[in-house]
Amino acid sequence: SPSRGVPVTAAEFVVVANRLPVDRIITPDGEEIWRTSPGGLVAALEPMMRSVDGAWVGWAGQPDLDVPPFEADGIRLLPVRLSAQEVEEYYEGFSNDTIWPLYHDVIAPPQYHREWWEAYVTVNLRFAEAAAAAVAKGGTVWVHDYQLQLVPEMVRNLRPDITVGYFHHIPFPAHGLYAQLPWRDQVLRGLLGADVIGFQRAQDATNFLAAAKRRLGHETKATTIALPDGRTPLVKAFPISIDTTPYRELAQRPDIKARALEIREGLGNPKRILLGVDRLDYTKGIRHRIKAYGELLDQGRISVEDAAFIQVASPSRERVDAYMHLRDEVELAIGRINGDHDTLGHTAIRYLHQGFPREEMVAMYLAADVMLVTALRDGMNLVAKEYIATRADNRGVLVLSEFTGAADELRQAVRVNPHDIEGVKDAIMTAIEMPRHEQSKRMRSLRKRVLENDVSAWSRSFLTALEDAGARNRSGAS
Ligand code: GDG
Repeated sequence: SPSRGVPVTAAEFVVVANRLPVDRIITPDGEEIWRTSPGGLVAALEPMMRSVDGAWVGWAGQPDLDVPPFEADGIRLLPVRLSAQEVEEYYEGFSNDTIWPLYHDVIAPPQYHREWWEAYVTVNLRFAEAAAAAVAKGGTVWVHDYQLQLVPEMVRNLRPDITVGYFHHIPFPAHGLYAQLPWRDQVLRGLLGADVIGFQRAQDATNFLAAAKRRLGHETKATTIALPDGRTPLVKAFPISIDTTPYRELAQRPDIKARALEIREGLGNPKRILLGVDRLDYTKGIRHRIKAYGELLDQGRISVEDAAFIQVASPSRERVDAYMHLRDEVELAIGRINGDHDTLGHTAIRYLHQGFPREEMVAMYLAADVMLVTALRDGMNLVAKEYIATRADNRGVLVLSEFTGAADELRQAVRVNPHDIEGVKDAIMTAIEMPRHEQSKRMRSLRKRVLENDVSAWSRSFLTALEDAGARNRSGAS
């Protein structure tokens, strides 16, 4: 359990992310405990944070809560306070209702509100100040994601002696869309405060370089930008991955293998189980997948006795309007399909609007003959990689949208354009009918890719590039 009141001394390496890597839990007897969240980012950075005296700046996840700095599992945590109004305007508003839809190709219409922008600036400055106060002389700050795009410039202004990295977990849109943002130039300048600006896909890096050139008139040269102050930030793709170890280990556990069989049994032993696992988000293409599946049932190309589709839709951003609408649409569509096709013994779509422990997720991955990832736009998509990591038997088929970052790497998946419903239907049938030797050939190559390029390889390659770029910019900057 965490020790409280740790004195704040300078850290060589500071991670800045919207959320701390812990969740606050109140036990039944009213005691406060912090549980490390099982995210890949923590796993990737944990060894680094321990070895070099690291700290993590982030929000504890609850509004109006003052938490003093503390230590959990050997990581020094520096909580940033957000008021309830800031959560509404900076987080739910500007981050999740302006930037998120704009950067995902305006699948939902972005909302532009000046008060949201002001809150975003205020909160970004608070994160930057916390990082600037924590980092040692000549140290490194690594900023994460779209909630904090102004932090690189802000922290550099406060601490010109340090190296600053930024990694963007979601797509960066084409200029024609990006140009909608009323604060487009401010956001570009914010990001350009970093020595390395990392993206998921090569296309994201290209889009950013084009925006910096067109909007701010900076010279770009292959993967670097020449700034008036003499710095030359590196702009490059560093495709993120997962910590494969826990997935491989859980997949070998006899109780979890048994649970996978029990899941199959519970669905009435269908010949094929299909699985979708997503946050309930409009970028994930859940509606498209359901529509395609419903038509296959209507046309009699599959039956509820032969196939069962499990859709896990974990609750997400439930106070944002677009997410409430999406939930209604998904639940209406599934209700209709099940009403038309269920029997007393079989269900067409088993819909679970719940979050599950990782053990149960792995049991579902093992039970699934076909994994459906049909995102309309997705930075990477880790679910696809998690599924692959669990399939030590080299069986199972991944159906993967072309519009995910993962599609750039996972070439042996069955690729789909989720907008093409006939194409999705054909891909589902191809996956359901794929012979074992073909499954195994593809899965072997997918596994090689994922196991070799895990999240620690990702963080190593980013941090190596950051070290080089930091040194170059310190010597070159005027
Ligand atoms: C963003 C980008 C990028 C989901 N439901 C449960 C659960 N999950 C876990 C999955 C996976 C993670 O959440 C979701 O990661 P994704 O990559 O699929 O998608 P986003 O949440 O949108 O993540 C994305 C990522 O950042 C990293 O850079 O890949 O493109 O959008 O790990 O397994 N985990 C558990 N129970 C659930 O119910 N335990």
